[in-house]
Formats: sequence, structure tokens, C-alpha cells
Amino acid sequence: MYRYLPIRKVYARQVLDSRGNPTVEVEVTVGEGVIGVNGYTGRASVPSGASTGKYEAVELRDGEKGNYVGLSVEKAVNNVNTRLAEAILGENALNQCYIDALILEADGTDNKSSIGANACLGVSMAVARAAALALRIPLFQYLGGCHTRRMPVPMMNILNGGVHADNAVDLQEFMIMPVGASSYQEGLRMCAEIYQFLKISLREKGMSTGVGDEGGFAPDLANTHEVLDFILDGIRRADYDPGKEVSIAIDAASSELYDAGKDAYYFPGESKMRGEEILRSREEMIAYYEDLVEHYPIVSIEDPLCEDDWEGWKKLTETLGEKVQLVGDDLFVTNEKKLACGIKLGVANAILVKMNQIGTLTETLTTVDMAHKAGYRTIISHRSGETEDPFIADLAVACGAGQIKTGAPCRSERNAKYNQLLRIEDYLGNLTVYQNPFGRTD
Ligand code: 2PG
Ligand code: MG
Repeated sequence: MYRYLPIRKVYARQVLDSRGNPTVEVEVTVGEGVIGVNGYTGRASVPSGASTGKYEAVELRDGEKGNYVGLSVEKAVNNVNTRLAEAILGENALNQCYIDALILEADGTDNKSSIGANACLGVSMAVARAAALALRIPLFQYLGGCHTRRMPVPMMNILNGGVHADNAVDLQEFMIMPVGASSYQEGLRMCAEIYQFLKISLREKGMSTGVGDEGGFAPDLANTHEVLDFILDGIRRADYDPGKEVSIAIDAASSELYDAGKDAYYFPGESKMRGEEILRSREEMIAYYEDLVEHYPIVSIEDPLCEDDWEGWKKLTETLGEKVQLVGDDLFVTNEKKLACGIKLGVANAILVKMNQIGTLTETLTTVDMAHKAGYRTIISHRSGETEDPFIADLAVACGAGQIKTGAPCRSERNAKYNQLLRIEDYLGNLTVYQNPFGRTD
């Protein structure tokens, strides 16, 4: 078709995310003016984290003088409409790597603090979407190629805690994975059923069924064991076999619990519920996870230790790495250099992939490639502040990641991704592959 698809227009505006905070939305128009083409406009919007890793690329916000209590992103929007537009107008949208290199050059810093990772990523995503539109192929195939057909297993967050909810649950995310399903569609149904049964169980015990930022329930439960017991109950009531058909994953998001002054992890919820201060040392944290893995069908633990504790991570990988997936989120921040360190040191065995942690599509795909080559698993992930943009659903299939983390089957910014995956599976028909990422359990 085309070899040259010029970028004709780059335009950003401020929109709202799922928490009601401003974020960047970008429209990129390509092809206008080329004979026989009237132009295609790709639109993309950028998510935002709450438990952000300290080494993430910089999300530019206006600060004190800005609107929305300082959270407005007018500077980032302006950077798209001026500096980034100038850098890429007239360039070939089909050359994503080159466009992303121009974005990096225009920013000129290591962490995108000049233009803002939110500005950079919005443009990078919108260029890809415009190119796919112009070529008239689905985004997942544009990003992944003609052999792309592996559907991800949902890592569905059905109970929220940590900084994503105002309850007493200290670990941030409790997720279910339908590893025994035979298709994505079936897996999604199983999760949605368990979600409804969990709601019934909570209601019966007089617990709140209000939801947190990612759509999971957010009751005040006494400790992790109690949370896991409720989840097991939900799985069984939905008539699934825990461990065989449905496994459990946790995101401890422990950088949020780590108290540098005390060199220990402080559990505020458990402390409140027990009426005494609960602090756990690194060794106690490792023992804590060993105990959880022994008693529950847990297959994956994300950020079990904080982002700077590489030594602890190494110990933990040696202790539990053969048994469970250990996922670096804040630890790796989707950064090629950080991941290379992890691979060299034998730390973790999987990486959580969030485009806005690094700021361009090309850098994200480079990190994913590096992980796969080293035998690390990849999980494509949303942020706790999301938008209706389902880009990561296409990205998950494109990368053949095999796992996607995008919240509960509740709140439309989460379902936008789950529903897009239904469309992709439908489109590919019975050619899709849906696999238990941890091997067969039966
Ligand atoms: C995480 C994410 C997404 P946040 O820690 O993995 O679930 O949360 O976007 O708040 O960093
Ligand atoms: Mg995380």
C-alpha cells in the first residue's frame, strides 16, 4: 500500500481520566494530501498511576499554579501542540521507531522530564493508531504482525487495597486468573461470575461491596488471609476448582508499604484492625509470601519487595522463583536498562509492562523483546487511573504477552480493554491461541 504516510496534523487536548483527574489526549492525522487519500486520524489517551515507581518517566503536571488542584496537564498538552508537532510533522507515520526517536530527541532528557512522558506517549500511540487505520488493519496486527494470535489470560483484580482504596486491606491487588479456560471469552466469563459470587459472599457477611479505583471490591478485611479466603469462597461458589481452573495473583505494591526510616514494611490496615503496629522486615516478608504460597493457589506475586531492594528480590527469587511468577513493576518500570540489570542478577522472572512508565511505544516493545529473549514472562498492564482507550488490549495480543492486567469486570474504563479483547478473539475466530502461561495444571 503506502511506503510513505506523512503526519499532517498533531493535536492534543486535556480530558478526564477514571479518577476525575486531567490527562492528555492526542489526535494525529496522517496521509492528507497524498493522492487518493483524505487523511486518517488516530486518537489516543494516556493513563496515570497512583502507586507510581520512583524511577518512572516523568508525568508532567502543572503543579501549584495549575487548575484541577494543580493536576492539570496544560503544559504537556502545549508541548504536544508545539514541540512534538514541530518534531514529527511531515515525517512518515509508518516508521514508528523513527518517530519515537524524534520524540526522544525533542525531549532530550533521560526521563522525559522536559516534554513529559504523558505528552510523548500520547503522540507515540496516536501515530501507531493512525498508521493502522490508514493501512486498514486492526491495531493488534499492525503492532504484532500477521502471525499474531495469542490471547492473554486475564489477571483480573477483584479486590482492591493499598493506595487504590480507602479500606484496611494493605496489599494493593488480589487477582484471579482463569488458567483452565479454553478461550479468552470463557476465561472472561469465569472471572465475571466469580466477581458476582464474591459480591454475594461479602454482602452476606455484612461487608461493603463498594469498589476501589480498579473496580474490585474494597471491604475492610482484617488481613491477607481473610481476603484470600473470601476469594477462594467466590471461586468455589462459582463452581470452579481453585488452583486448577482459576489461580490467584497478588500485587503487593510493597514500595508503598516500605518505611525507609524503620527499614521495614508497615501494614497500616492490619495494624488498625489488630490495634497494634504491624511491621515486617525483608526476611519476614519473604517468609510471609512463602506461607501464602503454601496455603493458597497463588501463581504470581508482583512487587513483593520494594523497588530498591535488589538484594531482597534476589533472595526471594531464589526462594520462590521456581514455584511462582515474580513480577517486577516498580522494580523495572518498563525500562530496558533496569530489566537488563534484573536479568543479569537473576532477579524476578516476569515484568509488568506499562507504556507510560517509559513513554514511547518503541521503548515499550524493546523492553518486551528483551524480556522474552531472556525467558521472562510479560504482563501488559493498565494504570489505576485509566481512560476509555483500549490500546493495551491490542498491545497484549500484538506482543503475544500471554497475560493482561486490567482491573475488575466493572467500571467501563476496565471493560473497554476486556471488550476489545472479545472483539479481537471474535475477529480471529478459532485461530486464536489461549494458553495457561504457567503450563498445564491437570
Ligand atoms: C500497579 C498499577 C496498576 P498504579 O501497581 O500495578 O494496577 O497501579 O497504576 O496505581 O501504579
Ligand atoms: Mg504494580
